[in-house]
Amino acid sequence: MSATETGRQIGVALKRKEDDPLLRGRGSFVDNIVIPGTLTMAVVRSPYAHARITSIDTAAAKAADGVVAVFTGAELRDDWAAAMPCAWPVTEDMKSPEHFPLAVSEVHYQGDGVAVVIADSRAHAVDAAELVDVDYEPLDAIVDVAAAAEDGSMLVHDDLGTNVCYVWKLATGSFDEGADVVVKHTYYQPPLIPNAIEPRGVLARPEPGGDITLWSATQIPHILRVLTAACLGLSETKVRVIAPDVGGGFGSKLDVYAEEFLAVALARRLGTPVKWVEERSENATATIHGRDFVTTLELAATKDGKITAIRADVKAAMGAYLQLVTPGIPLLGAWIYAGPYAIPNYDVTFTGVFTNTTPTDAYRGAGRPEATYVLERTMDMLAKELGIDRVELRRRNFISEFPATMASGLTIDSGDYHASLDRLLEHLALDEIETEQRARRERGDVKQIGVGFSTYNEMCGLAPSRILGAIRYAAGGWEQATVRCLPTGTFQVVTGTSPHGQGHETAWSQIVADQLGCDPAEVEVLHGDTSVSPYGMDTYGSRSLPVGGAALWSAGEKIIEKARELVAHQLEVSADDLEYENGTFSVKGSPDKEMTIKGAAWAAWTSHNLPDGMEPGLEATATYDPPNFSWPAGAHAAVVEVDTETGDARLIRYVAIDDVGTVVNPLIVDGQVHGGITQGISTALYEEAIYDSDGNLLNGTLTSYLVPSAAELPSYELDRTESFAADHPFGAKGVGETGTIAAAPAVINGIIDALSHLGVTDIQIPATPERVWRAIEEAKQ
Ligand code: MCN
Repeated sequence: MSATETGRQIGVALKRKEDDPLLRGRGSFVDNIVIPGTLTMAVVRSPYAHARITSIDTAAAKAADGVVAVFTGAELRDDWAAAMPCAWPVTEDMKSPEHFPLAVSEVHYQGDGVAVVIADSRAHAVDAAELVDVDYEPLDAIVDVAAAAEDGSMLVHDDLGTNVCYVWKLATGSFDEGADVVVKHTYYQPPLIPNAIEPRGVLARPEPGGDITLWSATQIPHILRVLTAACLGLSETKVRVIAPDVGGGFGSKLDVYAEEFLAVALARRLGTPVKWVEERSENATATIHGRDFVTTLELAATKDGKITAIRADVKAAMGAYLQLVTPGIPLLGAWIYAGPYAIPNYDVTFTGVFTNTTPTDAYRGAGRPEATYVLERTMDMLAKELGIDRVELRRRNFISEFPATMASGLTIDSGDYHASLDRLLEHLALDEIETEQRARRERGDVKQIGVGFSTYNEMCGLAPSRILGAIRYAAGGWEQATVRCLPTGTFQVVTGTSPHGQGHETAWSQIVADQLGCDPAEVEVLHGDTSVSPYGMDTYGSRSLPVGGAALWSAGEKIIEKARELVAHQLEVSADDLEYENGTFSVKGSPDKEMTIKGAAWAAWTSHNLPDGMEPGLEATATYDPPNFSWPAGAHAAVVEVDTETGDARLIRYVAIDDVGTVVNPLIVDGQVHGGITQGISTALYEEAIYDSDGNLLNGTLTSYLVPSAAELPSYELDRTESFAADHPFGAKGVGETGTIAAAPAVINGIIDALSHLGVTDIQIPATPERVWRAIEEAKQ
């Protein structure tokens, strides 16, 4: 029986209700919002990665056509009640450089803002920005994260006296130096440039009475409101933040940016709306980057393949400044360096390092792809060293009983890692691939094939507030939802999550429809406006369903309980005599006596006949603080074809089995997995922000920074196993980052497998044709 036949709406592959206007070009993104009298802001950015500002002459810019005002960092310095916020001081003694929306005396990365121009049009603002004459005294720059971490390195911020932002350690056992086998390898995961389909955009409008409305292409309207108020010295009640349609973010819009504060400050100074929309090339330096990690990973194991210890030494680039959660990003992987494997001794050390590059911060997976990449690559190396089949090695080490407390200290509520791997092998038909591989090797074909595996788990949902507090994150991890049963039999949801492509309007409608027995089309979902949903923690870390969906479910339960009292009163029976199913209360033993939730909503609205003391209306708000992280897991495999003459590596197949617990909407989940895998494959094959040694970004355009399209990718083969999330009210786990976490090591393991008979054992990501070709040539020597 299908979910719809049973009245269930959770589990139905409903098409996304939010897509129609978007597909018809009727979305309302920041740049579509036109308010008469709006002025445009352009930011003057440093061409140097490190330089002293010796003077700024704004006279020519001020005299240019259409220019209303020009301000330097020094001139705006008093507008800021506090510096740009970093909400995650991971250690007590963490070093944090001074960071204001515009640099005042020194710039620290290429793209650092030094002045703003306000004009009557974008063209005038951009043209005048070029007339701002900034005199720089260039200084040496450092971009290499490992070199920057060394004592005596050139300093990014002289006043800090070091490039080391922090050292953070988690050790629950000692590394087994004398183990039968120890495998050790160092990996570099380069910086990545998030490229959301809509770049960032901001519009600030001053309102009567000193209020301000800020529209921003952000993932975090609620957090942005709090921090805008704090950093501009305003009362929170004076600030309204609206995230209208937002064209993706992938973590990069989980941030509070200089341009947001600048637009607000200038709108207040000038008394007129101010808009700024990022240029695509500006996005390459002014929006945060992801990754930029150097990691040495060691695994110790017995001869029969039981892993006894893991040790990781991670050097993570912070970039030039700390953005909202920059220092915490590496730590988001800190508990899962052992992945889905039961490894009793755990020892990880993280060093956050300043470099003269764009600040890093959250990018899809944030900390967890970095961990999974080095682990899954090293698992293959260990298998080779031990002479044990790589799939078998994974099986021998899987955590197999749940709940499972890992050596890193966290407890996984549920999972079945063997089931995902079994399902993967069913789909893969490994024998056939290996037969084909052997045949190609025997024939000496130019194009060789390989298959790479990646079995992963991840912690998402971010997270119980208690734990966030313990690891010094400044905000809570709860989420809030309100459900209103309107008198005419429709429903309204107010959610604190802030979707920007994830389809919450559809999924949230399904959850309410499932619980309250209506059609999902009868549910309206309101989000992304702090005056409509004043409380929320927004969308990131695949938290929206694990946390926001659970808050919604709790609100629905409160509705059912209130309606039960009301219906019992109206039907003149005891509440205990009522059965509830699919939106209808019926009296046990008298099924003809019944009343629906919709009927209860009408009765609650008219209030003609309520139990004594009951408030009119049928509405409930719930705030949910998760008891645990969410623990999705899975097994992925990439079948790769490598041209041994050109080094070109292409995916032939990609098979993904994910376990995200109960699925609310399979279509949305497949879409999330598709997008996630694509970003992981892209990390493996295409993407890398390349800096020269002076800190110049060499590939800051989409002609040189490669973002794949469907043409480069195969059709993915997706399936799921399902282990009910014990710590979630309806068993769901997050999905938004799974694909990105799993995919990169599967692809690289596949390339290595294709070339292993030629002696290739490692390859730097992204595995460009040149790198693959060089690896083949070097292996010949
Ligand atoms: N879902 C479901 N059943 C599950 C799990 C999830 O039906 N068991 C649905 C949810 O209802 C939701 C979607 O899948 O509609 C994603 O849910 P979730 O895993 O909770 O992730 P979030 O909604 O919190 O989204 C954040 C996540 C992250 S961290 C990044 S990065 C990312 C991603 O989502 N950025 C995206 N997916 C993105 N998709 C788009 N289009 N654009 C981005 O910027």
